[in-house]
Amino acid sequence: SEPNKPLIALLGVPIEIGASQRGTLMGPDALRTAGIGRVLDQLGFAVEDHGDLEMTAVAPSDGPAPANAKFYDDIKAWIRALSEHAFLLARSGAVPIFMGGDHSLSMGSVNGVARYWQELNRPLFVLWLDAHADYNTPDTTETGNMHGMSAAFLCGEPGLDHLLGDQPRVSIGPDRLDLFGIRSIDPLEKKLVGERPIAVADMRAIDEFGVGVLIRRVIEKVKAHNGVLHVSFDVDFLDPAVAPGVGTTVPGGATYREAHLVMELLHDCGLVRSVDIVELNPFLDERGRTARVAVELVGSLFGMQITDRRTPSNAVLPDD
Ligand code: 6HN
Ligand code: MN
Ligand code: MN
Ligand code: MN
Repeated sequence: SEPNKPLIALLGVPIEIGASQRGTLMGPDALRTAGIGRVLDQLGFAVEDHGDLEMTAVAPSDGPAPANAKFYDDIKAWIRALSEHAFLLARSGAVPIFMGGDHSLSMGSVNGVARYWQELNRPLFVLWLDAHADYNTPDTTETGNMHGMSAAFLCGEPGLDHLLGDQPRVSIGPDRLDLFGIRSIDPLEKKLVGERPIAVADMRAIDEFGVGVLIRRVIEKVKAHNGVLHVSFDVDFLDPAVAPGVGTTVPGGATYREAHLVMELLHDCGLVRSVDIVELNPFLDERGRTARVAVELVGSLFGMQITDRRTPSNAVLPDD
C-alpha cells in the first residue's frame, strides 16, 4: 500500500444460514459491483480487498449443539475463522469493513476486533444500526435464527457458550452497546433488553429528537470513555422504500437522508475503527438499488461531504 494513505481492509463474509431467507451470500459481490472499493479509493484510502472468507475447516466437535440455534455447527466454524481474521486485520492497522452475509457474522467480527482493542486498553463500543435488537438467546428466540442473537452473544448472554471454542471471548458489555433504529423486537427479547443497561434509540426516539441529537449522544459517550467505535450496519435499518434488498424489511425505517446524516456525523467524530455491512440480499434487490445505497452510505461514513464546510455541533441533548 502507498505511504501516508490510511488503510481500509475489505473482507467478504458470505454467510446466509443465520437468516431464514437465502441470498445474503451474494452480498459481498454486490457491494463490490456497486463500487465499494472505488468509492473508498476516491476518498483517498488505500483499499485492500482480502476476498471472501472461506469456511473450510469444520470445527472439532465440542459437545452437542444448543437447542433453538439453527445451523449452529456451521455458523460456529464461520465465527471462529472470522474472529481470528478480524483480530489480525485490526492488528494490521487497517480499518476493516466486513461485508456480509447475514448478521450472525458480527459475533465473529466484533469479537475479533474487541480482542485487539482490549489488548490496547481502549474500550470498544458498538453502534447497532438495525430495525431489530438482535438480542435473542436460544432461550428467547421464536425462530432459532442466529442472526437474531448476535448482539446478545456479544454482550455475554448465556446459551452459545462454546461458540468460540478455544478463542478468547471478549464481551463488550451491554453498557457499551447502542441499539439504533429499532422498531421490531420479540416479547422475551424486549424483556431481556429492558433488564440490561443497553442504550436504545428506537424509531420513536428518532422521530422525536432526530438522528443528529441521538448520534451525538452516542459519540459523546464513546469520547468520555476514551473508546473506539464499531459500526454494525444492518441494511434493514433503512426504510424498505430505500432498501428493498433485505429479507427482514420492517416499515418505518430511517430515510435516505437520516442514514446519511448518521454516517456523516460518525465520520466527523473520527472514532470509527471497524464496520459490518450485513443482511444485504441481492436476490431480493431491485436493480441493485440497495447495494448502491449501502455503498453511498459507506462513502459518507468515510468522508464524502456535500460541501467541505463543517456544521457547528451545538445541539442540545435530551436527558437520559
Ligand atoms: N436481523 N427477532 C427476529 C428473530 O428471528 O430473532 C428477527 C431477527 C432479525 C435479525 O435482522 O439481523
Ligand atoms: Mn465471491
Ligand atoms: Mn440485524
Ligand atoms: Mn435487522
